[in-house]
This record gives sequence, structure tokens and C-alpha cells, in this order.
Amino acid sequence: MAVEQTLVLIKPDGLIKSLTGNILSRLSETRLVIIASKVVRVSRELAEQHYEHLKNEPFFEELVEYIIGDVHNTHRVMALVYQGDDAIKKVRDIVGHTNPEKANPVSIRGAYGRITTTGVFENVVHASSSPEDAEKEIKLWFQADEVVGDIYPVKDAVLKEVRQKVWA
Ligand code: IDP
Ligand code: MG
Repeated sequence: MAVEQTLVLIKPDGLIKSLTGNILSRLSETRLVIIASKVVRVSRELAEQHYEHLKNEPFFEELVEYIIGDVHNTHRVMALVYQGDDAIKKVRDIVGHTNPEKANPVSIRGAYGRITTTGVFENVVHASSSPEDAEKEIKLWFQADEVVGDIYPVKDAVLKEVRQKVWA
């Protein structure tokens, strides 16, 4: 068994339904270790990059609006990185099938997900599905210094002229 990392997102429906505690409790059954977490305001660019593999699907635009939070009128996603043996499968098993109607009722998506009348799967959580996807997704959602431990190669860089908000 290999030590893996996996990205978990609690999507806007999970946050608006106050499911954060339940979801984190379910995931703690895995005994994996959380090595990063934050609440993110998702930009359109981040949403489109995250779901790039689905860009030709008819539901792509609605999916982007869903993950941005426009659908639930709460512009928040909670992002976490879990680490440990076989992390990707352990988390996917508890998260359940992509389609909430096909998901085991005991899984997070089976218990809390729904299909909208327009056909989008509002399935409460995202979880990476392979080590390659996990690396791409973790690097998309987190800066290297937001993750505890050097999980991928890092280098020192001096950043100049970076525009960001600081406390006034
Ligand atoms: P996953 O989230 O189980 O890895 P993906 O195929 O990567 O599944 O799809 C990403 C997200 O897009 C899903 O979690 C779900 O919200 C949505 N989605 C995927 N396939 C469909 C579909 O056939 N109809 C509607 N929504 C879908
Ligand atoms: Mg996926």
C-alpha cells in the first residue's frame, strides 16, 4: 500500500446544508491525516480548470455555476488534503458513486446528494480519483506552503510584485 494524498472539496450544497461536521466525521473513519484545509471563494477560472475533463459535457456550465456557489447563493467551498495509505480509495469508498441515486445510501453522496431537475448531480463532496488527478488538483487548490510537508518537489522562489490583499 502506497502513501497517497487526495483532495476533498465540500461543495456549496454541503456547506449550505451544514453538513461539514457530518462529512468530516465520516472521513475521520479512514484514520487518514489532514495536511491542509481552507475555505475558498471559487473563481470561474479555478472552477473551469478543476472540471476541465468535463468541458464538452452538456452540463458543464451548470456544473461550473454549482461549484462557484451561484446555485446555492453561498460562494464557499471547503478544500482539504488527506494523506495516508491508500488514501484515494479509502476516501472514494466513503464518498460514494458520482450519481447520488446510484450511491450506496450509507455513503456521503448516497445520504446527502440529489439530482436537480435539470440533471446536475449535486453530490455534496469531491474526492480525487487517481494519484495523477490528486497531484493536479492539490496543486490547483493549494500553494506549496499551505500544505504540511513537502508532498511534491518544491523550490525556493522570491516573489516580486505580487498583488494581494493584506490587512489594512
Ligand atoms: P466524480 O466527482 O465522482 O469524480 P466526475 O466524473 O469527475 O465524477 O464529475 C465531476 C462532477 O460533475 C460530479 O461530482 C458531478 O457533480 C458532476 N457530474 C458528473 N457526471 C455527471 C452527469 O452525468 N450528470 C450530471 N452531473 C454530472
Ligand atoms: Mg472526478
